[in-house]
Amino acid sequence: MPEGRIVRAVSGFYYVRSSEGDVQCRARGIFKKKKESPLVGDRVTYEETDPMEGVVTRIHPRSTELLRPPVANVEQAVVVGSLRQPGFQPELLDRFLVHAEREGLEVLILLTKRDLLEDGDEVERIRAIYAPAGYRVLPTSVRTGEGIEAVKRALQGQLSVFAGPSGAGKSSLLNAVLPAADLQTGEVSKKLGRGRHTTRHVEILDLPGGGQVADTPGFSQLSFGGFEETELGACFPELAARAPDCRFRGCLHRNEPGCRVKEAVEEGEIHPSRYRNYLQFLEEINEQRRY
Ligand SMILES: Nc1nc2c(ncn2[C@@H]2O[C@H](COP(=O)(O)OP(=O)(O)OP(=O)(O)O)[C@@H](O)[C@H]2O)c(=O)[nH]1
Ligand SMILES: [Mg+2]
Ligand SMILES: [Zn+2]
Repeated sequence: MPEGRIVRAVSGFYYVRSSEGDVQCRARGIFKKKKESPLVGDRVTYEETDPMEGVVTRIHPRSTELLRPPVANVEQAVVVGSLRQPGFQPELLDRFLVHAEREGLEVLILLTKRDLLEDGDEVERIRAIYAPAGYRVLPTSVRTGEGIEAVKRALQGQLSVFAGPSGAGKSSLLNAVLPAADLQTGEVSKKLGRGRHTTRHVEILDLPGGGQVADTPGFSQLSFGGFEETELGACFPELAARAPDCRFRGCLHRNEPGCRVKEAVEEGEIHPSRYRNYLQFLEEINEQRRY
């Protein structure tokens, strides 16, 4: 039976890319019973029922899985955050980074709308938060073209997902990288300073030089359902690197004596904003467990 990758999912239909084009498939009923559902990015086996129509019969094992945005088998997470309109949201970014790290994804942080800043101070401030974690931070603008070539290079040869809040400029950036994509973009609401949820579905685009990228709907919330307190530290690379030097194994880097992480925060090696968010997420995970 033929195989392919789901590149789009819209109201119960899964579009499986084949050499002929995208085959419109339904999912076999058994998935629902097993509470499984196909995700964009899944490699699947399908049965062709009519020309260019079919039924997904098997979902192949996933190498990675994100639930927000919902996408399987991506290798790189491109986190997109705007510098202005809406303003940069480090907490939401850190939430997403935790999920990306848990799946073992490569990470690239894109700062959009660089043209709306007078100088580079803010970009440097943000770099100072994320460089100690080993993340690359790239300022971009679709107005001036800044950073677009670098984004193209970063997307080569792998499956990436663009993730970030509504209005950050994900679809605009993808249009700059791949004009043929012709994705819909939407003005940010002046009154609310937020995007209008223009992109409604996850969609994988093929890049000319090889590689694929998924555009996704923006999100504004991300929680840690299913997380254990003890696994959070591993999702902050700059904390994880120091954890082996903490006095106690399983140190949660809260108030334990001999905590190397706390020391690193005090010495300015770990940015306070990252540590603050770590503690807050830890608290959230703790609260979930109590209910
Ligand atoms: N000044 C400026 N505006 C930009 C830039 N990139 C995007 N925008 C504007 O930001 C708004 C939102 O862009 P979209 O690409 O629709 O944002 P999105 O992240 O795809 O949003 P959702 O699909 O809702 O998740 C649009 O009005 C864009 O024109 C940029 O580099 N500079
Ligand atoms: Mg969009
Ligand atoms: Zn510690």
